[in-house]
Amino acid sequence: MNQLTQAPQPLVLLSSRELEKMRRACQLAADLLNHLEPMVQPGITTQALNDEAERWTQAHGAKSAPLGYHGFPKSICTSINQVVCHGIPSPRQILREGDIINIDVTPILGGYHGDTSKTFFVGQPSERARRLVEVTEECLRRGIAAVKPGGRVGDIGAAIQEYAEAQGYGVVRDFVGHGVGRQFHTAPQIPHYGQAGQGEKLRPGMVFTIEPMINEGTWKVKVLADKWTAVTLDGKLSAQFEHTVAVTETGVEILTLPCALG
Ligand code: EYL
Ligand code: CO
Repeated sequence: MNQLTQAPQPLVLLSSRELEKMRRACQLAADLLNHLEPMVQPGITTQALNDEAERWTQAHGAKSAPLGYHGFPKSICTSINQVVCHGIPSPRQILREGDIINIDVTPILGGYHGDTSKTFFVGQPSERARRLVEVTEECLRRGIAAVKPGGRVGDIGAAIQEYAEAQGYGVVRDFVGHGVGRQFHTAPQIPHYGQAGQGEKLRPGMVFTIEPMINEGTWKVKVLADKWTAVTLDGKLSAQFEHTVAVTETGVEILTLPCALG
């Protein structure tokens, strides 16, 4: 499924009480990524990462949103190297030295979804991989910095696209950030490309993901025969980072920041 062709879900503004529940779900999501990070080593299977994510999520009183979502078969997405997003964990898929892997988690806690992802290095990265991953994380940072009440959705994509393309990279068009809360996906869509000053106005209480997928080569992607796995059309590397953020009265709050105290 292409997110851009999804039936629109209404945009929801969260009250401060609802936002507090969203903070808890998002903190759990960030903690889950932290928990999985030391497992990212050569020799481990993506199924083992999936199974530990599912176990840990249940142990914390939460549910894995991706499992069964539009029929998705696993609890997390694991997207290696040229896989752009929605990679499916498998017992036959073993991490190798030099791989990059995005792990995308979305636990549901107290009825709210916390959605975050990060690209990890397996062992020592190539210089190529390191630069792509660093630029992608900076794209997310710049996208978040563009969020403020009274701003526009297009400000986010413009900030990301300008930086990524100046670095010689392609910005994936087919998958976008999304409103999130009691539902996994609501309006607005958050493209990671576009024009400043265009699109929906940002208002306090809006909660959405920013999740740029940045490609080494062409921005074009294709979905494999398994109907889920999206890969780069040219087979080159792709990286992604994702946070769930809230628009506040004064700016932006990153809800899925890892807690410094663990
Ligand atoms: C399920 C549904 C096509 C996820 C996210 C799992 C995959 C491919 C249809 C977004 C959309 C995770 O984590 C996500 N965004 O940050 N669909 C997702 N699926 C799926
Ligand atoms: Co996600």
